[in-house]
Amino acid sequence: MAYSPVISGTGVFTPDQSISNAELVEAFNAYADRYNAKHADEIAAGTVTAKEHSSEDFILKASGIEQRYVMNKSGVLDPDVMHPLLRQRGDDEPSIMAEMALDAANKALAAAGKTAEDVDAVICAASNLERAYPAVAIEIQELLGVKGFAFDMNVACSSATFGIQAAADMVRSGSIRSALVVNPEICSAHLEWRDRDCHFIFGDVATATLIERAEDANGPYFEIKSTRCATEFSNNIRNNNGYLRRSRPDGMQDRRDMQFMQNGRKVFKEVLPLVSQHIAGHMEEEGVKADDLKRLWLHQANKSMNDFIGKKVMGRTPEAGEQPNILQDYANTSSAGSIIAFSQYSEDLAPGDVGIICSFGAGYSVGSVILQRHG
Ligand code: CO8
Repeated sequence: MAYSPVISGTGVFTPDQSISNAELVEAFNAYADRYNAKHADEIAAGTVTAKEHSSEDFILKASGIEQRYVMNKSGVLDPDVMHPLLRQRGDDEPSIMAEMALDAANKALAAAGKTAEDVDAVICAASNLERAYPAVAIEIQELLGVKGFAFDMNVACSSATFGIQAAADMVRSGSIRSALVVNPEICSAHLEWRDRDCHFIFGDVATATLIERAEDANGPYFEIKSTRCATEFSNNIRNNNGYLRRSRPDGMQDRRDMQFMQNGRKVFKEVLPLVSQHIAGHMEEEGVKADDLKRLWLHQANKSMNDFIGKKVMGRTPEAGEQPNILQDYANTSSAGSIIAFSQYSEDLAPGDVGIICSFGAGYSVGSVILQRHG
């Protein structure tokens, strides 16, 4: 017997610290000035490239981002530090990812009118995990008091949609009754805040989604009509950080490639057709016409990218609210972005309305989820 999987609750954890573009640019420019003064002789000799200033105008125009939330602001804005300062936690304390996810998970359970006893599995799907083992998901399972099982997975920005597909397939087959997919994203820890090309892009957040059988839902829900995931290898978004660092010939050096690296222009150009075709193909397979589509909850990386995809998918410029963006407030929060948009802009849909969550990013990876409102 196959069951119908639904999303019955979502939750968002938003850090209490935020950084405006003005604050970010002021800190970066102070860092750049100090760097250039320190390397004045090498810059004059042509062996070191001077750092250019960042600009608020550029950031807003190129990305649409106005601010971002972070787990630690003081370190990021200190020109002598330029990364978050997160204390080392004891092994018997909740880890930072687990703490962020727990808040979002409890909100998702409350929204669905459920408790940990109703959950059979926890999937922690995120673009970077603070450790290899034990799985962060198992720690979250323990903190929530969920029986059953838990595991981690990482498909970068597409982690949430790939996690939803895994959970929906398990619910559909009957191997579990329900699963929490949690996405704690500490992007600030693997972003290179000393590089003006990318220092404005990311923020921290955690999201959670409860997936269960339609027959078990306590209130209105979104039926997961169908999911579709695709990957295609690319080095255009990459980080080489990890536990192999110690084993490299240059040891523990603070190499640029150990943080987030991307060729933004190439990503923009290559990912746009990939995503537009992916969504169009998924809609065609499921018999969903552009006119049937009431909402597009897209990955939140870049406003013009989303405008382009929205227009391609809908066949016209989307009306205000049809393709909601949250990136102006949150920046790119990797896998969590499309789930924040879904969480904040879905309750007004009427029974029968159809919408699509779509995430895309490093890998490359694309994941789409077709949803229909019930109740
Ligand atoms: N201030 C002023 N000028 C700047 C700045 C700045 N901050 N940054 C760059 N410039 C300059 C450049 O140097 C360049 O100058 P010149 O023309 O003289 O060479 C000029 O401005 C134009 O630069 P770009 O070509 O780079 O500008 P774009 O218009 O392409 O905009 C973007 C840059 C916003 C990055 C854009 O390319 C973009 O959004 N691309 C898509 C990126 C994307 O979607 N990436 C997905 C990544 S997310 C993901 O997959 C998750 C990974 C895991 C999470 C990681 C967490 C850290």
